[in-house]
Amino acid sequence: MNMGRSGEAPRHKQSGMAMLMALLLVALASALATSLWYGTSADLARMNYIKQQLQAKHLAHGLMLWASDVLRQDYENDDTPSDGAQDGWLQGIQNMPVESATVSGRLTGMNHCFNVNNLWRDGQVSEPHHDYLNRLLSLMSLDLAIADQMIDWLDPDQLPRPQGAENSHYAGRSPGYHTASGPFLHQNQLMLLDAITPEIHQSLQPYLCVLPVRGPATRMNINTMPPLMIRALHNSITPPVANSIYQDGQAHFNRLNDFFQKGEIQILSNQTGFKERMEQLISTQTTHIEAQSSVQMENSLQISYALLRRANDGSAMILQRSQSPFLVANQLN
Ligand SMILES: [Ca+2]
Ligand SMILES: [Ca+2]
Repeated sequence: MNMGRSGEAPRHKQSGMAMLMALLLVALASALATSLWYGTSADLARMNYIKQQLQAKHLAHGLMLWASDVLRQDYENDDTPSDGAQDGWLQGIQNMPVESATVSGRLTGMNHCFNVNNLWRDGQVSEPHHDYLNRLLSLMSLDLAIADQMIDWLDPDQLPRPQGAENSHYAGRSPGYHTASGPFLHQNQLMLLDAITPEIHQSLQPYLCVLPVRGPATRMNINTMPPLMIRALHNSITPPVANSIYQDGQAHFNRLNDFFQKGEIQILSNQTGFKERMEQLISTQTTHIEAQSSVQMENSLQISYALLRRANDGSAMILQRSQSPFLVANQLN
């Protein structure tokens, strides 16, 4: 949702808040029932702990439903469903007091980064994604072996690529381990690759992410990509051009065609195959989102995370839950 459409964000928030409050009432009713059930137990401390756990779980569930509602309305109220780094839904809920807890919810878009699982598509290397990653690594003066080793991790064979590494290589480690012959499941798994030292992993963290791919490849959102990643789209995109697209984090192309028509990009757009290749890599939407819910209670702070995917109508479904973040958030924005 474009924040330039003033007046819409409060309406979203009000509706989301109404739903959240309704859910909180359910949570409190449930906690009351829990109290009655455990009222006969002698172990009051244990009873209290379990009650808090249940309450926190219900509150976290309520925050996820709130997130889903806010995201759906964002699309419903937009003529052209596109997302930027200034969208209202990124504001979240901060420290909202409820009966016996304080709850916070935060949503973080995950389409500013390159999804390494896109490197292997439909039983073969995806050349547009491989080329993109090689350009990004070159811009960062990093070894292109990183891309080969990622592909070997993903591909089902045991034939190492020119600078790659398969099971036989990692078997020599102590302790030894195997490649996945399938998608990466978490960003930290990248550190298992021979070419990725802790220092390199840290430098890559803002630019790479691990998202599940079912169906078409995930696409990066041109509105939220940092300048270095915009440069990696094509060798002809210079730092000034990348900065003019980035617009200090204020970019908001409604459609990819608006991007193709932007001054410096227009010349490239006339080249054969440029638009088709870009359409495989980028879009103007944020489809994957990390939701963080924090529930502060008397004696405990419970933080949980969910990875959400938005459908074409803006509604969100939970792909994964975790007690640790999916993304090292807010390094760039
Ligand atoms: Ca392999
Ligand atoms: Ca291989």
